[in-house]
Amino acid sequence: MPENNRYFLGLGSNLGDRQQTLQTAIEEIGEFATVKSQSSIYETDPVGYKDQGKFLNMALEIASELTPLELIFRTSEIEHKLGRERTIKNGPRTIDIDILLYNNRTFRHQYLQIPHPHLHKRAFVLEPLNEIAPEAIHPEQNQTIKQLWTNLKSKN
Ligand code: PH2
Ligand code: MG
Ligand code: MG
Repeated sequence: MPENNRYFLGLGSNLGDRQQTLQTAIEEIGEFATVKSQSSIYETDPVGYKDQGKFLNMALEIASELTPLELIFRTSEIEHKLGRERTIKNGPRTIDIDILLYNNRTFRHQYLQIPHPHLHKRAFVLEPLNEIAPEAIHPEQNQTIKQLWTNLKSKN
């Protein structure tokens, strides 16, 4: 598969068979991208809207020829296929697939912003990402993932 773009994705699930859903999502992503590495799975307390079950979160590194907008279209299709319904903002979901980082670049569009706007504030994203990409640079914060994660941990 052509691999000119490198992306990091964040996956989260807190409804249904969470482990199986993550596994299926990874298989579906493998239909259009090469999965280069995957973090461990972390069980995390819900952030934002608190009245919901714990999440399983993880991070993936993928290589793909898809552009950011093509990729978000494909990952939204997977979310839809795996039964995601959008009701409450930040509420329970079978699967959420977020694009975290893209080729050390920023991407700004009405429907998509990379780096993910909340990336540097969320432990459930930074901890798995730090496991597979500690040296990756956040192109807006101008810090490595490891620096951001160390910084966030020291504040909690
Ligand atoms: N996703 C959210 C809101 N809150 N909390 C945890 N622990 N994990 C998530 O993936 C998550 C969340 C919005 O996307
Ligand atoms: Mg999200
Ligand atoms: Mg999302």
